[in-house]
Amino acid sequence: MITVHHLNNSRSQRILWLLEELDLPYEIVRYQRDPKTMLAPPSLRAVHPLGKSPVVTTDDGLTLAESGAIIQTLIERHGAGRLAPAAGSDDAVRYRYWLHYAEGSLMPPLLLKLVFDRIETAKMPFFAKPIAKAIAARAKASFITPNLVSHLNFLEAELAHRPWFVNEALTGADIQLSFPIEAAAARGGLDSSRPRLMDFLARIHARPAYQRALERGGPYALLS
Ligand SMILES: N[C@@H](CCC(=O)N[C@@H](CS)C(=O)NCC(=O)O)C(=O)O
Repeated sequence: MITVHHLNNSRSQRILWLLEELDLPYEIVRYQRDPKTMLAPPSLRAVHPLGKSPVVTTDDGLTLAESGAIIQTLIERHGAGRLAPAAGSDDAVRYRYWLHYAEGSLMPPLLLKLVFDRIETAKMPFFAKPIAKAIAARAKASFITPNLVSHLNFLEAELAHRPWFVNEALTGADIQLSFPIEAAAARGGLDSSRPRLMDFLARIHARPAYQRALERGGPYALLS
């Protein structure tokens, strides 16, 4: 049996979606973020030293973190040809690219935006507030927003060529990209001015497997 160590409102939602697409049996161990810090509880460190979600464990002794590695491994082991292109094909190169790009390139500016947005609204002594706000505004204007704009333009342009990021069929790469694209819609400036990305989100959210994963995973704030 596969166990997903699932943190609320987190990247582990996409692993639940993957497992539903593959129609695999799995169980969920739930962890709740600290409402103030938004960090995972220390109990997650007992599963993996970094204490981040997702982590997947299996009856045969595998403990695996990193969503990209989890997606790739589960599809290799259980995909039976589904959700990944044929090895050695041009599509396999695109598949690998997007699996790495999602966390390696797209998530960092989204995370920076989240951190600097929080700095702007954080409680602090009154005299520090204008300084903190000015630093946050400067970081966003000079680095974070231009980077996000360029990523969103890139992603929007890619979907002009094909319905899914690799090609004609949904793959694990789309599942890996779903979290940063949802995060971009929630807080990263993605809106109807980029209709292909919005349509990508509408299409994934309409999938029965996505909806089953939501039912099992519980409330998912990136959709509200
Ligand atoms: N690159 C990792 C990132 C893992 C990660 O940062 N997960 C977040 C949830 S979205 C987390 O566990 N945050 C809680 C914490 O840092 O305490 C992956 O894709 O799995």
